[in-house]
Amino acid sequence: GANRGGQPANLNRLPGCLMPAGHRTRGERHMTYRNIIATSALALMTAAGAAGADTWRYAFEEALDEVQGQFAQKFKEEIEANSDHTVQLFPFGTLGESADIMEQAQSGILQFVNQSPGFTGALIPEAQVFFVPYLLPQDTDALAEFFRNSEAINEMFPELYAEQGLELLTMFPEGEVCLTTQEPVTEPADLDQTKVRVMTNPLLVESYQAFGATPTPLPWGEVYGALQTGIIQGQENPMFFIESTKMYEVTEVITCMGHNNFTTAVMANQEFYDGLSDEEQQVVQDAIDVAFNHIIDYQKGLHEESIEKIKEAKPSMEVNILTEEQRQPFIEAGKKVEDQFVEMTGESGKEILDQMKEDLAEVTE
Ligand code: 6CS
Repeated sequence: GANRGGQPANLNRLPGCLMPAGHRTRGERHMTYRNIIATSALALMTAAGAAGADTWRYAFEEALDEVQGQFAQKFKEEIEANSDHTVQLFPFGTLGESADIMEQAQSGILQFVNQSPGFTGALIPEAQVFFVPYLLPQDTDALAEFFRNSEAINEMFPELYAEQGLELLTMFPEGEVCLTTQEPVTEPADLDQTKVRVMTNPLLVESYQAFGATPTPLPWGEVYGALQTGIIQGQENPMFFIESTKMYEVTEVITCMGHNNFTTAVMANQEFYDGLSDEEQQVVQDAIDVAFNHIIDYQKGLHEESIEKIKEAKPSMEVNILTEEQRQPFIEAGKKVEDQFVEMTGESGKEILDQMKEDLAEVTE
């Protein structure tokens, strides 16, 4: 079947307007005298705050019709309705893997990037806090409330992203993470000898080790093929993504054990953002708020609808929601992972973890 993840050819579709990091940027080679005058005039106009209609480039890790794509489309719509600027969207595969788009955003080739903490762990170790098992609730209203008001999310994380040249604009949930495998999983022993693909995140590796599996970190583009060829036997993702990327074609069983909810983050290149006028920054913030609300609405019922679509496409697909009792050994195993997070990140990690717990208590009480 056709699937995004299994099409490495996508990676070659590098739009002509962009070149890989480290290469010459557009126009540098063919600068003519006329161009120089036009460019300087434009720069002056922009500096003077007049008619600076720019194209802002925004890359994300999913397709246009997936959650990150829905967010990006709403953001683009808002920016274009409220400013002279245009937003050019780059879905997964058009500019490379998640790690590539992050590099491009840090170097200023991209103005905006959506990268999930699952891939940000090496850059910002504290972002691994989102992989402490059973930390986040599955109640979607409580989660939305948490992301809107959390001090850890809205005040502490922006400082850590800023150290990497990134203006953190928002974090949002993408749904409960479930595991897909070839064989049923009801207890950690069932994961023995099972290679489970995880995002490239050290703490997520620790989690699956604690759960009894053999974790295998891979970029997203390699997952479908690796399942197909048996290099790995499982992977985890939110239900909408299991459906849209046809993970059910290459695995037989879905297991939901409530261990996590997928978190993602949208940021801007900091130099670019700092160079915007106050009004423009406000337009960006407002667009982010509108897109956030849109994405929370958009996801209502999405988990259940996705299960139905999967069952329609493949009636033999098993979907198991583990009972409270079955979850206990996974919860127990997960406690060690929280300690490992603190070991990995020290004082600043501990502060974020404690603040997150406080923020979460406020929305789950
Ligand atoms: O598993 C992954 O790598 C991907 N999962 C989701 C839900 N979004 C993007 C990410 O690359």
